[in-house]
Amino acid sequence: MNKLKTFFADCTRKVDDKLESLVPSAQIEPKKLHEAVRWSLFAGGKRFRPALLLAVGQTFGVSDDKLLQTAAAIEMIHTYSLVHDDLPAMDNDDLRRGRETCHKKFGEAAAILAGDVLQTSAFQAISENEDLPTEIRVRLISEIACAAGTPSGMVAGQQLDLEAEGKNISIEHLEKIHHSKTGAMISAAARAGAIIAEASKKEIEIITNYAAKLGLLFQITDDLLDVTQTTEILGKTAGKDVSAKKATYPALYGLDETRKLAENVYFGACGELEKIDKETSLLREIADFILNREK
Ligand code: GRG
Repeated sequence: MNKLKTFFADCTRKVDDKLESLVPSAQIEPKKLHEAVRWSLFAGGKRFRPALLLAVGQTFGVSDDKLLQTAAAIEMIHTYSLVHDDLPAMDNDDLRRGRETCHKKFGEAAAILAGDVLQTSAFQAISENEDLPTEIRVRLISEIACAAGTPSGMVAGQQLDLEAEGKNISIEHLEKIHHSKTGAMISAAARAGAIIAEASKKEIEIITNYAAKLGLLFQITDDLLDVTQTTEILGKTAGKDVSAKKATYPALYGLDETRKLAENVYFGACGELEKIDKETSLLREIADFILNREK
């Protein structure tokens, strides 16, 4: 296994153990609700956002014990967003993380409530994290709530995305949607690692710029994979953007130009890392992983 694969496998194991300690067992009432939460949470996601948080924290010399509860909380918010995104009123999908979507398996009401549980439990986990000083916990709650909410976070981005379906939108508008829908939570994960490390204002600014480029790269490769990869490998329905008439990078620029754009954004992200006086090879490899990911 190469170094990055080992890093991701290690993160997944540690984050899953932490998640296991934070969500109720399926034997606890209301059992259906807890089963639904677990169905989506332990379905084998990439755990990219928690891995990014751990990588930034490690870069600034913080031990994983201090990082894991926040990393798990961010994964809970991400999973809630996927559960709600799959609902009939939104993207209406049957397949996620290689298995039936939460509402297909447990019904719409349970899926809505499972998303609610994941979101509220995430903030509970951050506020009750005794490994961090209270001040840092409050800062993290604010940071992550802004990234998950509105006016420039994930929920706002989702609304803008729904409104843009079937319309011809400008590249600037497309970027605004991605910046809030996908980029804000990716940035929050990276920034959270730096905040826990008590990095300087300047260092946090550089990490923010790196993460913004990484978030854009993640979205560009997501658009590419939607048209180039199979449903089986993605674990979610491929070709969805085209059938939903979504504005995407391949739709606007074509495949070749989109690949070139992805490379440019990747080099931009790596360029940011050169401004930090730390050993940043792990963060560079993460950008590399996003550029070349297959799912
Ligand atoms: C419903 C409030 C609300 C928000 C939904 C995340 C999201 C916002 C929608 C998902 C739709 C989508 C395809 C977004 C683009 C990129 C993205 C977030 C992909 C899914 O994340 P991955 O690839 O998934 O990290 P895994 O399953 O590996 O965690």
